[in-house]
Amino acid sequence: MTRAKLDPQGFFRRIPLAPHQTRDRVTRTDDTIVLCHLGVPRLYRDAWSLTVDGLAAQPLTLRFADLLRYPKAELTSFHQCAGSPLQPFEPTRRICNIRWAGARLADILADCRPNAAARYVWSYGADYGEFGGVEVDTYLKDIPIERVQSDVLIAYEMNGEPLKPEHGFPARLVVPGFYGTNSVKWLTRIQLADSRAAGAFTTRWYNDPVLDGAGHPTGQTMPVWAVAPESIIVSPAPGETVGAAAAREIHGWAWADGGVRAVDVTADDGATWLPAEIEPVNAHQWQRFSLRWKPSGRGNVTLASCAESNTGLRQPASGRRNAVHRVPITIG
Ligand SMILES: Nc1nc2c(c(=O)[nH]1)N[C@H]1C(S)=C(S)[C@@H](COP(=O)(O)O)O[C@H]1N2
Ligand SMILES: [Mo]
Repeated sequence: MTRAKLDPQGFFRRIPLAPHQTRDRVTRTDDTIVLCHLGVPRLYRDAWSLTVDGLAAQPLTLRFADLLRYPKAELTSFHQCAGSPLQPFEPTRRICNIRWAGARLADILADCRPNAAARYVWSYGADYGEFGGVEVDTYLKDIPIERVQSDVLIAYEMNGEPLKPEHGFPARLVVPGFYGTNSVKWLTRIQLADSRAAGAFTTRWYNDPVLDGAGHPTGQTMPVWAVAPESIIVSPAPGETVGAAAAREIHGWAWADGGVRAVDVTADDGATWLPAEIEPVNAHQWQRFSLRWKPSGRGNVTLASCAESNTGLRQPASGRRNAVHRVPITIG
């Protein structure tokens, strides 16, 4: 297969918004994160095709027009970059909330008649090149096949418009609830397999070391799939001075694979945690939390928020990508 032209070539990213700037419920396309490990392949919609093969009785090749024949599914989901795979424990809070539309992967797989031995869905991107000193001929990721039923899309629209080149034009995977790294852009091939994919992006990177209670590596690793509970404070903004006299609102966003059931906020380094109100879970979207807070005293204070997922996981204080968000402010 001839390789697509990459423009730009090599690692490329955009992180337009800091947490306190994520004011819109649905992030405008220009404000969304962009993360490309190898560059941006320039693909032509009418020359594009997607092969679906591997452990399936009926392998398929779909042109873009064939993709449009599947029922169009729409959903809104948070979209989070896990951060650099070279620094897996570093919090980066690269998060947005996006409206997607496309074909359901479940509908396409049904037409391929997967073999019972298929356990993973591998996805290949049209990008290639060097990342972290390793040369790859495709961006290859995998997800467990059970996940496909839960709204995984082959998306061709983002926020009501065709995908922009840097977001995967003409079609990409979207795995709501999983870290962005799994949502393969410039999708060219889907392969059903009985094992995890063997490429650098599923073996060398995006496998977190599992630590024991004392924080020491156990030697085991865990794929960077489901998004761990996380929250960001949007307001007040870092460095803001808030009036000492009046109560004010603290608000932000919280999210996790499967949703968040509680958010607590502290203004005294965790000595007391105040429960916030939180919107009910709405599929895979981020949830707004808020609380009325009456500052006490004057001077510098650090606000921090901690989310708890529906499965009972809580954000750690530090040392993980989903560590609590801290916002220094002044009460004046
Ligand atoms: N083919 C391909 N898909 C990819 C990537 C990539 O480098 N190549 N980057 C992944 C990562 S790490 C993230 S966070 C998301 C970012 O998607 P976006 O740029 O559309 O926001 O795409 C994922 N899909
Ligand atoms: Mo990412």
